[in-house]
Amino acid sequence: MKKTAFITGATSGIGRASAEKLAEAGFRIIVSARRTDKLEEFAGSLREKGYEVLTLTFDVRDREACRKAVENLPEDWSGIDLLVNNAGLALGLEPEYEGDFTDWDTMIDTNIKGLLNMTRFIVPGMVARDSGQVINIGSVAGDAAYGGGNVYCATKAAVKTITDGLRIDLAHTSVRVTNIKPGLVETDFSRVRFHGDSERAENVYKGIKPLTGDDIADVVVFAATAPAHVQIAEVLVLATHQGSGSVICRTE
Ligand code: NDP
Ligand code: 8X3
Repeated sequence: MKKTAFITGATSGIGRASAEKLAEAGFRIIVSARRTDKLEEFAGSLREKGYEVLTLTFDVRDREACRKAVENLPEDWSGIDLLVNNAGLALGLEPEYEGDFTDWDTMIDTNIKGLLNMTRFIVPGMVARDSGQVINIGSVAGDAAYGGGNVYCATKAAVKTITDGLRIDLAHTSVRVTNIKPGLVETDFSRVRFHGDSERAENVYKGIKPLTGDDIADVVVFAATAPAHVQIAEVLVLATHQGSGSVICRTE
């Protein structure tokens, strides 16, 4: 029987790449996000390759929608072996004293509360089966604040603490908990951060070879396929010319 992975934020970037690589690694895949058209197009491309895929459109900020998505899974998809809490975003790069309240609420509700919603609804099943894994996508941004990062960095610091807390609370079980912390990854992340300003987004990756979604997906698969007694607790993945969240050496 194949293992089942549930990936949030699978219409783009790291989530999409992780879903594809997990399918290649032998998982059945539940992919979720808000944009149905993108989700269905992605699922179709995976099915053409012979992979088993289920799509679920919902917003991780909507707690009842998360509950229904998990509770209404078809019987043969309901035993989730791997949850990849990937859905997330940054909005804005303003100094904290000029930040946008709506952007702050969206980041906190998505990156922290959305991740907690999914964890709360899926992990009890793992505990009951004494088997499973949660992989949270944190960030180097959670290690230390950088200019303009303020609230986004705080959400990823929260992901680090929430992941550590879950690992401690599950240490008496066989459920594993992982925090993968990428640095600069070229995805839709910066386009979303700058509210659709593609030129500003492209500048983020100028002069440095950034990571790709596939690079992070490889780490997701490594953690997910490690032997059962091996818990990859935390991984920081940076581009070679990135020293930290705020040290980026643009050499190209
Ligand atoms: P993308 O913008 O490419 O992908 C983000 C994904 O999250 C999309 O599939 C989007 O789908 C989904 N999403 C956003 N908000 C919600 C929501 N409220 N409910 C459900 N799904 C949602 O960015 P990345 O792939 O780069 O980001 C993925 C994760 O990686 C995020 O948590 C991000 O913070 C983190 N990260 C990214 C880094 C980078 O440099 N790119 C570095 C470190 C961490 P849809 O719009 O269809 O809902
Ligand atoms: C995304 C990486 O450094 O742009 O979490 O915040 S960074």
